[in-house]
Amino acid sequence: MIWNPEAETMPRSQLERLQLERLQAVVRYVYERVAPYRRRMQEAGVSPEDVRHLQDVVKLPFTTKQDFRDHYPFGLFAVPRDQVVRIHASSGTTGKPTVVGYTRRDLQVWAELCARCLAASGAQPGDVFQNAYGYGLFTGGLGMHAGAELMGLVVVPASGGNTERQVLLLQDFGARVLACTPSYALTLAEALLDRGVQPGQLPLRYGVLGAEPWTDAMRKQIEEKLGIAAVNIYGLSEVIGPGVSNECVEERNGSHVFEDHFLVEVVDPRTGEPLPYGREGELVFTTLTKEALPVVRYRTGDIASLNPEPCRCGRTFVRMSRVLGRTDDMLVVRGINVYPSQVEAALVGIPQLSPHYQIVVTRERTLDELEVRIEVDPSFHRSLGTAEPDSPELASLRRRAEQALYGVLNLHAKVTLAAPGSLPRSEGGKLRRVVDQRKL
Ligand code: DLL
Repeated sequence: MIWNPEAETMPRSQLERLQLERLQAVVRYVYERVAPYRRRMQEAGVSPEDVRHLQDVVKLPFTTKQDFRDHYPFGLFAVPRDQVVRIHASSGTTGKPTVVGYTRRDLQVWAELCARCLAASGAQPGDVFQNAYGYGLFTGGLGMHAGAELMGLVVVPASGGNTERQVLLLQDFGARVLACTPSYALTLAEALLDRGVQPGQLPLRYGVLGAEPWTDAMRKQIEEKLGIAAVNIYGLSEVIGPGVSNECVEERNGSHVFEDHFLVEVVDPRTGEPLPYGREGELVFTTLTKEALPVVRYRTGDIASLNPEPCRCGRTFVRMSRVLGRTDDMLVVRGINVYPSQVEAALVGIPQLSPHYQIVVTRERTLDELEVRIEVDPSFHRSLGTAEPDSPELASLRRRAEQALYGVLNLHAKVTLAAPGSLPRSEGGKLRRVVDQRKL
């Protein structure tokens, strides 16, 4: 179902008029209220009056993660402290967390956007909804919680982790909709299979999965093992949290960006130049309605492309592709750019392999080595009996995997086959798959 048909199916011409009005308002708003924005715009020689058309957004300076660090914790807020009713934070891999704030109205908008996501993913009012995103400073848990309550779902606020209990709740409370990271969805799927629960045996039908990169191959695994439709949800704290874009369950082919609240661009990550529809580049968002922490041209670091073609679901919003990588998790191995998603895409299609892998980069003197550790599929493993690691079956599987990787990466990677269950699993949150030992 479409939660807000008036907004989500608005004709493009009307949407663009609304976006321009809101863009002009937000640029004036940050210029008047947030000193770092005013300063940056003055340095660039642009003023709010220069935004006459939507395309003029490219005249405005970018905002980056570094701006959040420089003005930690509250320096980018646009309202007095007593109007902020909620704080969230996302922990980066380095340094201090990124802090974000919401006014009462921001929370209402956010709940509406998360309700749109749940509806797009297949949820219907009255459904039992197990929310296994972490509650707390992370935006996933509380964001989806508010959207689900607004929609009238029966919310089971499970939070992340404690797989035993998640399984019990899924079985006894009978959730039809589950929200968690895709890697945790796989953990839950395996835990259910271990207990003899077959896909489709539970009332569970839809997964609202995101907060970390995943691939269509992984989607297939999750859908088969849980007997559900697995739908991609995307968002980031700096922009609002979950609720920036979501796939429709009908197509599951690109996430509709809620363009009445966010203006989206794709730019060349090196030059910052805008790129046309269809080209891969860095996603950049401008919030159009936020009060406490508006952002103008925030550079996400996420690599994706935009598709403006009409969608069967009726939504008129553009669709963003899956996030293909991050500008900062791109590994450069012997001068070649490698994204973890490419590794996954190359390997997960081989049926004797499982979706559990880890990428390890080392450096012997000056030469980078790329190693991909991947678990063999449990039933294939059983069929091998007591095969040695150098048995012909395993050696040929390893060769096949190495060839598949070479085909995608143009780089020789060493494949190490691991026993089922031996590599790290998601214990409820985002899973780190890359170990770059060159920096250690
Ligand atoms: O992960 C918000 C969220 C919560 C999204 C629940 C979806 C569901 P952060 O912790 O600030 O916010 O992390 C944001 O996670 O820039 C992407 O790199 C990555 N990310 C989020 N969703 C996806 C996705 C939340 N569907 C960062 N696919 C973003 C790939 C994603 N990467």
